[in-house]
Amino acid sequence: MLKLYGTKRSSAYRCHWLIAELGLAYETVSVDFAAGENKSEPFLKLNPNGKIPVMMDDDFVLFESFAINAYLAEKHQPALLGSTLQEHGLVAQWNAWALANLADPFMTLILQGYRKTPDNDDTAAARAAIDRFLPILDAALEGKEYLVAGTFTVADINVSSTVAGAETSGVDVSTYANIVRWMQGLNARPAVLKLHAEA
Ligand SMILES: N[C@@H](CCC(=O)N[C@@H](CS)C(=O)NCC(=O)O)C(=O)O
Repeated sequence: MLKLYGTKRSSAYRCHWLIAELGLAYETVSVDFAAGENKSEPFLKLNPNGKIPVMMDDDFVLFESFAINAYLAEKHQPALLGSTLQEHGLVAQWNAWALANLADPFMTLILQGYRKTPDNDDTAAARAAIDRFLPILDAALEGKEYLVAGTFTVADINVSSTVAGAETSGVDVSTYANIVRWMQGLNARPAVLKLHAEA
């Protein structure tokens, strides 16, 4: 049985989304941070970093959401990773790009938002990184429905779910017309609508 630790209101969202696209049966295990469950001995055996998401496919354990999505796509629908060598390269490129350039800045802003006294330097650095890299994504999406090869891939899931951090971190993306159009299209996918309709 496939198990995913972490609810859809977390970094696990992109894995829930892919699983919904694939139509797989699975169990969600919520991890109570307030109770320290992510630092508990049994959880640290699954992910020594103490972070969600973690996936268990029978006995096989995997952490890091992008790796989980690569594994599940490879296992169930490899075309979601691209259909040619070049498309594989481009999917990997956009995945790495989002992780290297946007994931931390958005996470920084989200976490600073919870603090009584946000660190202004950290916030400014995160905003500067977002301002530097979102125009690159917007330009790459000019005239395109999807990031790679005119078709929906895991890169669309991984990159857009990273940019979705804007909603909870107070970043205004409305000036990026191509990003807005791309994300609206992705959010209208049946798998996403189904995911949002579920409790
Ligand atoms: N790069 C990781 C990031 C995971 C991550 O930051 N998860 C957060 C929740 S959204 C977490 O578990 N934080 C707990 C902690 O940092 O102690 C991934 O994509 O899986």
